[in-house]
Amino acid sequence: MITRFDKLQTELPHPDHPSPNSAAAVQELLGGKFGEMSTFMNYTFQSFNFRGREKMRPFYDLIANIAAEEFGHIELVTYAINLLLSGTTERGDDPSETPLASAADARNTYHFLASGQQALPMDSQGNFWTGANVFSSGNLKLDLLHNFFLECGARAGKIRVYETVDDPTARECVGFLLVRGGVHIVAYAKALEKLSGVDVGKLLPIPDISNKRFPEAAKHEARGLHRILYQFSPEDYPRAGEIWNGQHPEDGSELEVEVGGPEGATPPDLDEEPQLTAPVGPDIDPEMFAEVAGRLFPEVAPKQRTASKARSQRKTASKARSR
Ligand code: MN3
Repeated sequence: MITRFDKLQTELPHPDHPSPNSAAAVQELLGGKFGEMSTFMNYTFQSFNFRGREKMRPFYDLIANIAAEEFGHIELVTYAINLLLSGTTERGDDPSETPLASAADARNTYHFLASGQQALPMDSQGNFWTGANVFSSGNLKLDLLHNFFLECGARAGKIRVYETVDDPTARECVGFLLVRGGVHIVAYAKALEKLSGVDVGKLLPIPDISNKRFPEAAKHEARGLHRILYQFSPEDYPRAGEIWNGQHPEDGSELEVEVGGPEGATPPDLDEEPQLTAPVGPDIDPEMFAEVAGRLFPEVAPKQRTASKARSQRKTASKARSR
């Protein structure tokens, strides 16, 4: 079972220059072969499928905790894409003004034609994510070796998206994920070392560039985020610390398990895009909307009516001002 918090794992700034093509590039980190959907589903299936759990408990706990963290990474990248897409077409109520004209030149027209300027489970080329990206062989050494490779591939993708997009929204997202993905690389390296005795940490970093070269990652490392493995449950999955201990292979800092997730931040409230009727069309009368809401939720009905009245009054006032 899983529980859920209405929080993003880190705070994302609003974009300096929203851009559908930047959003398309960031899609690679969501639904690409090495994206967050892949890490999430690989570790989720491997943990659900785990045989001989009691005998190998620390490995099971490690994979399960990382799987839980990856859910929030999907959420974080999705918000980055949504923020980069917000306001990239002409906002308005009149379809005859071709408000989506700019979408014709976007790399990924699905962002406009198949969604309300929103993230989709696809890569940067518009290929939908597929379960073929999941590897779950049942052999622990092979699965851990795969996970180590998957995280290194993911790191290459993050670095390249960082080098492609300079918007602070994308870079904050990538910087945070570089640090957390770095933890997962080291975690799988440590797990392989426990199983085999081979010093896998000597291979790091892959690709051969330190996280400290990326200011948006370096600031998180400065406060030690690269040393922390989260135990995403108050009581369960406690034995990951039997693998996540000792020194970080790159800077020698002390590794630590922390119970709970990152502090997190309130997810940004994404602006409406009325030309896409997202979330509702321009023809909806606020009074009528309140009536419907009142029928659904009678206990809050009077409050909603007042709120909608105030809103429609504000609307009339602002229309009068603009005239
Ligand atoms: Mn991740």
